[in-house]
Amino acid sequence: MISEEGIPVHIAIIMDGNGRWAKKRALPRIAGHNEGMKTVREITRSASQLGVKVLTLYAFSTENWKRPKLEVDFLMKLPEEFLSTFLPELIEENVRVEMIGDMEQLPDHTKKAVQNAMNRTAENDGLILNFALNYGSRTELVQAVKSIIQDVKEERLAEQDVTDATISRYLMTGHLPEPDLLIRTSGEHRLSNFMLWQLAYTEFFFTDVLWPDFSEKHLLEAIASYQKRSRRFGGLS
Ligand code: V07
Repeated sequence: MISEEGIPVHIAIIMDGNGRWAKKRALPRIAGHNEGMKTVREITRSASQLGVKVLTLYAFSTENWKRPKLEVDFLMKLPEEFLSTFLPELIEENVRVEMIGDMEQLPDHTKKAVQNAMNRTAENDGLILNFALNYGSRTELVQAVKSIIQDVKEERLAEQDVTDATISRYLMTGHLPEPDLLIRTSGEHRLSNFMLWQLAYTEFFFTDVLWPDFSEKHLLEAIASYQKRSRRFGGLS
């Protein structure tokens, strides 16, 4: 059972196991990605209903470009595919679509679809559905450091005012609270260059469930586990 009080404000998810899901069924990897997209819809709806404020989903990492070209091409069509089906529903549910990652390197058709979704949901004030797309945490940190140096050089920022809060602000998540709960599916226990700075105090929940099989039931399990732990932490402070 979960309590309505301690709902994590920001949940981040590494959606792993789509390829494995397909392999188990002797299907091509892309079938797993397709199925994983349906899970994105279900989990977004659940998170929104639970009153989660931010849901960050790791959809494509900077390392994923190394995959076979056909798979990359397919993945780059998923944002359009997802939005052509679900954008009306997201608008209806007052969800705001955002993204972190380098948008510049995305194919034009992908960029257009994501930009259109962000524009059309910019005024929504419900759940922020934040896609990490062509995202890598170390690159994000390098960009932040460069921007800080530039702002110090050009005297918009004083060197003595550079604190850990400054670094947080210069990241792509600068306007968002840090994740309270990180979920990684499919039995892997690594961060894989995902939100390294932002996860410093985050509770981690690992499950062997493959992303296409992940359902609201599993989300509630993760939140219940988080609530148990954050209550204990609360009792000590
Ligand atoms: C992708 C489905 C989920 C499992 C993980 C890999 C495959 C939704 C999106 C998406 C991205 C941006 C956006 C709207 C939807 C997506 C990629 C892969 C690259 F604005 N699912 N999904 N993008 N997968």
